[in-house]
Amino acid sequence: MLPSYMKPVRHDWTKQQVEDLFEQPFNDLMFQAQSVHRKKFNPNEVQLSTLLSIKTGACPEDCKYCPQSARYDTGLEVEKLLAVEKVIEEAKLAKDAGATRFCMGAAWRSPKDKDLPYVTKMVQEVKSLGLETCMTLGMLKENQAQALADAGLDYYNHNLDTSPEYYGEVTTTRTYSDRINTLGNVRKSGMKVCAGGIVGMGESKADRAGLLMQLANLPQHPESVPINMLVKVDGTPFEDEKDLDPFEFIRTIAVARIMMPESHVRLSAGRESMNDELQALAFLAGANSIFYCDSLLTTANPKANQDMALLNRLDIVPEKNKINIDPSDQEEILHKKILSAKTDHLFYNAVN
Ligand code: SAM
Ligand code: DTB
Ligand code: SF4
Repeated sequence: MLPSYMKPVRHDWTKQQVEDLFEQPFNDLMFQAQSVHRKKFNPNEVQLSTLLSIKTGACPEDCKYCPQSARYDTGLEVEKLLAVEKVIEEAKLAKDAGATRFCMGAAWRSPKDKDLPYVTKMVQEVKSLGLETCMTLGMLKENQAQALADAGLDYYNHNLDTSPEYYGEVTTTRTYSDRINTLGNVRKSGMKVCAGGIVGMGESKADRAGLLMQLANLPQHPESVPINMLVKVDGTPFEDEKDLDPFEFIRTIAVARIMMPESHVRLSAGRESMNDELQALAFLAGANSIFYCDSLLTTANPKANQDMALLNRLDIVPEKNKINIDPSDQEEILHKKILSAKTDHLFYNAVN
């Protein structure tokens, strides 16, 4: 009989099976994850997404990890919905830097119907640059998901964040089933689903298993699965949370890879505090997507040239765009990026 990790895409995981995956010796887990990864993906490619906050702070929700909740004093500068022109400008920069997907995030509980014409315009304009588009705007009703899909939005991000059992410790202003409902509305609209969670919030190993079980037992796996390491922001209730053992983080990525073998698993927030060696282990565990931008929504991310240098040291190349971009255009951008990353380390910065 085939071992579970060699079986095709499954949606019937039990908690015990997921916990058993986590409990294996680390090297066995890594070997399985890398074996699964190689069946569906080029192991030396990573997808690059650039993230932009299109509306920052003053969010009415109480997610305890989030610097953008109006309930916590995090010293954040609040910003209204960005003008479409500003978004296009940022998207062009992202494309020139070699990103293939542009993700736009808003600190909303859910969008108001009056916001939709603005965000759908953003989708159309960014898409016309030849970038894949993704948005994360909070909960969506069926008609809102359909309007975004009709505008051409490729992906919608909405995270489950943690297990159903731990969820009440994290957010009280929306329920786990609200989140599942939004994912259902996104799926029904025909958009691709981006859904994952956060680790390092004081949850147990069983909770990490519970989160992955929920994601993998959805009727269809999310095409993109962001695994965020909590970014501890002063002023949020989780500011003093104990550090998670980095190997537990890697195990979470590896188990996600095994359970969702056809999905992109994104090594998401938290890279700013990870060294190159840990990120390399995450890629070995099957992560094949990153946020490629100097900042996430409100917190720092490694600089683009630092990322290019890391990918270059690991002989990893950026994954090509799957949609309407002129291939010669994209090859030229990436070639230039890789060349400059190759030479960067030969010079020391005489200014510092
Ligand atoms: N407001 C929308 C929502 O919550 O659905 C969209 C934006 S929200 C910031 C997107 C996701 O970012 C959250 O669901 C959470 O998983 C992640 N996130 C937010 N703050 C984080 C932090 N401090 N560390 C890690 N991930 C975080
Ligand atoms: C996701 O899973 N992670 C991103 C994205 N989806 C929108 C957000 C990370 C936010 C980290 C904290 C901040 O920068 O505010
Ligand atoms: Fe608001 Fe999203 Fe932050 Fe929750 S995660 S407080 S919904 S911006």
